[in-house]
Amino acid sequence: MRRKLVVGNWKMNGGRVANAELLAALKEAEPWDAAVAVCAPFPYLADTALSLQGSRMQWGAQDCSAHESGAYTGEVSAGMLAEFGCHFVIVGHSERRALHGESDQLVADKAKIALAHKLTPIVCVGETLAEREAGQTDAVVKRQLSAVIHTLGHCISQVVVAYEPVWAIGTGKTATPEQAQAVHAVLRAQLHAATEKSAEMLILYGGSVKADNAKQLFAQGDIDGGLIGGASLKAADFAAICKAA
Ligand code: G2H
Repeated sequence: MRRKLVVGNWKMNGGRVANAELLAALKEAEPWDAAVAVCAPFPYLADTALSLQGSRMQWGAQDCSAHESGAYTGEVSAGMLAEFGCHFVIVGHSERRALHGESDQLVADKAKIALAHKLTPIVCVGETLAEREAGQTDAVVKRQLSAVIHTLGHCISQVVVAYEPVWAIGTGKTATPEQAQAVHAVLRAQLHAATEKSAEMLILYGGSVKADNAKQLFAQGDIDGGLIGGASLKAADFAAICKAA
């Protein structure tokens, strides 16, 4: 039995006061049966760690460099994230792939360096609307995951995978539970071929998860929780999603 995981992805939102209020309200609302984490913007990691003292919630970041250290202006290394107590780091979010040109291999390299620093990478995969309409959904997500499997080898069992259909991100259009489950099953089968631990691995769904659709999504056999954007910014909404998991 896999324990559900719910991760808030704040994206480039928040502020010191708002974050402290949000986390205080979430601390009031816990505990939940599910494991819960928030992925904060880099400058707020220290505050987040402080705010979450005494909480069961974990925290993480939304990206990391594929490099260990050096002349990479503006980048943040996995080692730095580990130093700030991060448990998770999101890699390959579609906003990074689309807006920053991140390739499948770069995403895989980020996952590898994250693991080297004992962070758990949350590897995002997902198709665009055009790809879905062209019947390429399975091929696209398999290609994206395949790069990570080849780069990590047997260590693939240590990552969390997040299926986030690009057409459902921040649009209010959620994949139906059946649509999401179908892709999760494809990903689980691919993981099964790569590691004997596939049944223990978590595959999250992301894309306009809300308090009112979370339960149905999380009830699917291969959906092990969610990566939550907009709805993670309001304590009541996020707490309700955590409760649904
Ligand atoms: C997908 C998700 C969080 P939202 O990007 O990663 O965001 O829930 O706002 O669609």
